[in-house]
Amino acid sequence: MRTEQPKTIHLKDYRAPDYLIDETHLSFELHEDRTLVQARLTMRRNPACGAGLPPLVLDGQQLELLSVALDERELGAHEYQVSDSHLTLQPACAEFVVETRVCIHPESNTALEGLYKSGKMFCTQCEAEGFRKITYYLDRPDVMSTFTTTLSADKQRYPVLLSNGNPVASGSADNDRHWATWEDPFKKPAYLFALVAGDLWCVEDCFVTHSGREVALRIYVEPENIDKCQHAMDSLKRSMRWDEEAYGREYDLNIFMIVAVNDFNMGAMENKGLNIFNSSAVLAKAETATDAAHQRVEAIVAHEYFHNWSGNRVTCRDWFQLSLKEGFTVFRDAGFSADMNSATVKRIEDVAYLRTHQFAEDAGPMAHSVRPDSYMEISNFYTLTVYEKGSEVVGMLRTLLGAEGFRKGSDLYFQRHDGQAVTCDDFVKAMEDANGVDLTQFKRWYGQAGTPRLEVAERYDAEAGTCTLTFRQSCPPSPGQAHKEPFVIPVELGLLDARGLELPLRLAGEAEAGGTSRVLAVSAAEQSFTFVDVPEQPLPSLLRGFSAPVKLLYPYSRDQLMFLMQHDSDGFNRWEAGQQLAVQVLQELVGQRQHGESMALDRRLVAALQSVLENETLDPAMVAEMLSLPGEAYLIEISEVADVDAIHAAREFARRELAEALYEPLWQRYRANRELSRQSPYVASAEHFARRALQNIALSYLMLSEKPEVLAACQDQYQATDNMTERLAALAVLVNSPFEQEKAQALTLFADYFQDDPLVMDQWFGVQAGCPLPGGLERVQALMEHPAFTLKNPNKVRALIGAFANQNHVNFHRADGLGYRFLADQVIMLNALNPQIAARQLAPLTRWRKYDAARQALMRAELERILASGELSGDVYEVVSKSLI
Ligand code: 0A1
Ligand code: ZN
Repeated sequence: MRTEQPKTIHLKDYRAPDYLIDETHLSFELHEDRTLVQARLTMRRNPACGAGLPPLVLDGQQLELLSVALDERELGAHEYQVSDSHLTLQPACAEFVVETRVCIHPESNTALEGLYKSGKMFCTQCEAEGFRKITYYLDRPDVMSTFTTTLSADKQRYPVLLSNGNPVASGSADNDRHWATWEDPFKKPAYLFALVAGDLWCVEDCFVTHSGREVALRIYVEPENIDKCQHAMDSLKRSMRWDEEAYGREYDLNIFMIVAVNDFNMGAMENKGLNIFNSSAVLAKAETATDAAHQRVEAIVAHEYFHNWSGNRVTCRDWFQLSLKEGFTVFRDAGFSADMNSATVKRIEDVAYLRTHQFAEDAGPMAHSVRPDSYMEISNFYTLTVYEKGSEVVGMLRTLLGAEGFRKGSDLYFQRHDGQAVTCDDFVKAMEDANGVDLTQFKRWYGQAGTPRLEVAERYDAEAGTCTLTFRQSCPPSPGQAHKEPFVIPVELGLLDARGLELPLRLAGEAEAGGTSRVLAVSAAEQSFTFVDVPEQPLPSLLRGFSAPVKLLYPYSRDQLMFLMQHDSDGFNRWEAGQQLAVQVLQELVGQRQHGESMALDRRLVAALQSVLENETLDPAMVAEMLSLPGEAYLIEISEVADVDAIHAAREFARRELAEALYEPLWQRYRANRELSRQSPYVASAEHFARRALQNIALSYLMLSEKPEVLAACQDQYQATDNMTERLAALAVLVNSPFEQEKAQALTLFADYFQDDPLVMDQWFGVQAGCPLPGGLERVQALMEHPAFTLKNPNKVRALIGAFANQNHVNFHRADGLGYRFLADQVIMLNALNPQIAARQLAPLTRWRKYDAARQALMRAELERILASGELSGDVYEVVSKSLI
């Protein structure tokens, strides 16, 4: 907490560390009311930094210093200085050993950063700057050291004692205590340190690496969760194999451990050899976790595992380079998920997410580039821009270099920088050197914020048989960046003839045609490409696979979009054409509603979705995706001024019209897939995910009819199922329906049955928080009093407060501003408990520019109230103050 303004840190001020740490020896005495930490650091002057011995400034926060020694001699109080963020002392020679002893209080750490207690267990979260809350250290990622860690604790309460690396010794001690020592031979920055102590059970398995080494795999959980680990274990083994095959990366220690904890700020953390996971990102079994949760577990297990190379073996020089590890690792996990499931569906989900949420971030007050120039609180920069857009940037490199060239670049990157802390420039340099190309202009993607707009115009010259595509790019200003230089934008495209067949592509000047889909690198503000030998007026299919994170503007007519939906050879673009058609139709309805006209749905949307629904050869997951209308959040994002009520009304109107017109084919596909669900036990496979997705979206449409036969089917699905995917979907449609009695009954039954499973209760909170029916705020306020709810658990905050503010647009944006006031009240309370979570929950209020003048004023007033509410954490201060500029 602070009253003075936090400092801004700039990338341009980066300096190499004055001192290095070669060896770190830690010893923890864990107790219920305090923990003692002893650190012995073998240090030396950084040879890269020239002569002289500047003072040694160690980071440390919220530490009670008990003693400090230099080269085995305890220092007197006059020989060092302690402030609330540093310990400073003067080394006498270039190589020395510093030893400190501190006392800390994990038992009262509600920020969940550093060493803390989650339930009965001790655990850590050190990224980005949590290690300084454990001991005095050079807490920066370019200081890499080996670690030897000894932990001691009560034997009964904490039978399991874990840290990074390999276990090397253990034993009993006095007073019913015991200890264990772990050694991590790989040099690492402090943010990758971890320890865990608790009464945990584990599931064990084994993996034999490419070169024949055996690795022990263990997933540790609290005893009641031991039956929910198999899916994560299977995902881990698949990830290990995939990384060997796709990237040539082999695991390097003899043991790999995952620990599930209930209280965790993010999804999971890649600590070397000892990943710590939010329990929601590791536990999954059919009865309690949905298909989406199973897929999330698979993706996050892979993501953290992949960090062993992209993040741990090669780490970041400083936190401005965060996307070096995060963008690359998201790209890697997306490739894995695409290979394990349907690649097109995975791409659709990722693009829909990026366009809805990252584009909004890019247009908001916290907009920053993939490699930010400055920050106040680094925790605020674990963003969609750094992660998801960062992954898109890596994906564009792959598109430009080709799969082989990209692999050569990544091989060179890992080989060249193994054991180092490097920059995004180093990553791009490896790609350049491996391929003999110049990516200077491409690097603007790392430094310029904002979402580029790409306007495309097409001109066909029948006489010459040429088709010219003219691209015009621009990028709106973002905080601190008024003017943008042109990006290199890879545009993958094809040209369709009147029958929907793809034309061979030959650019003017080329000797012969090459393929029917190709990548153009658009690099100027305005640039034209002319295709020759084009026998008829073609229809372009642009930005296939969403080959660049831009807003594409091309004046497609609705008929052309319907044509692309049917004929485009690119699955992603078939879906995209359907989305753009739906956007046009929905925007028309919004306009009618705003002008007080009665709404009338363009029947072409009905026809388009009918043919999708009746197409039995399409992957059911694709059918489900194509039936999903663009979400309200996306419609808000693409509005100039978002009229939340009109958007909701228009979308609901369209859904009802579609449900009515397509009732029969929806029933037919619902029944067929429900029957399949009944016949076989739950399987977490792409094929089964696909048919349950179709089954559930069909049910959600059908329920809009409010017919008794659908209600009966819904209740049957709710009761007679072996899995949470069917049960929760049925509960959600009931909750959103007018069947008050049935809804209340189902909600009560559900809570009674699952009350002891916190992850299931999160889902129960979530479906209610997202319900757009009137009275949403009051329902959420009542749920805050539920015994299963607590502000201290981030998953609960996200499930109730987060779902309400981010998904329940009509209720959150109610005209009297009480939704905003509610969120501000929660942020003020969270600020004192958990600043990272408080700052994240603020995001919806920061988007005030999107709404009408009255709402803008109400939202700003709440931001002002937060700012004036007392001692703000740096996290909340940064977001609020930047939002009010
Ligand atoms: N590196 C982790 C995410 C992570 C980041 C910060 C945390 O605490 C502030 C926790 C986890 C990942 O990308 O998975
Ligand atoms: Zn990550």
